[in-house]
Amino acid sequence: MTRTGSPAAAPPGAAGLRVGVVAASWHQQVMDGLVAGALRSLGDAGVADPTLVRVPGSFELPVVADALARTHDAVVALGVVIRGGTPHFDYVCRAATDGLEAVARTTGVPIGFGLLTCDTEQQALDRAGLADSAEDKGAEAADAAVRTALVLRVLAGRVTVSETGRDG
Ligand code: DLZ
Repeated sequence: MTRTGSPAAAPPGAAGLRVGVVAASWHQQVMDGLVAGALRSLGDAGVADPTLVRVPGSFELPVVADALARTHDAVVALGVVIRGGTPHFDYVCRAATDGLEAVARTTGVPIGFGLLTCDTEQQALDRAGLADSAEDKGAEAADAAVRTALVLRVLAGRVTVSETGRDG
């Protein structure tokens, strides 16, 4: 299940990465799909024993992503916020998005952004990596975190580009 324009296959060279996954708990069916997709993607990339932790809601993703970033090479943040009848949606989405971006930049650890911000539950289900879904945003977020961690490894001089198996 790939989206038009998304990167192709999982990159090699991720076996030694320590990856943490933080997942919110609202909207269980969607979250089950996002978590499964992220773990599947990490397994396909060769990441061993990712750390999976749950938080109550998406608002709590940044603080725990920050804690994971202290001990991991990459973090995947997963959540879904569905628009309701009040401005609450906007506040939770902004806090989670801005918070995760701040964690990535202050720690230097990539955060895979797997936060769905949807108008309807059906939009979220369509993106959750479930059997009937068109897209798999949990897998995409995990793949992005892994790829970015590998780029940072190269920039830090710990491995060469050829060891990542990619030339760009
Ligand atoms: C309160 C709330 C609401 C209304 N909706 C969602 C949602 O759609 N998705 C989500 O992940 N969390 C939601 N929350 C919970 C907040 O993220 C947060 O957990 C609470 O405000 C407590 O801090």
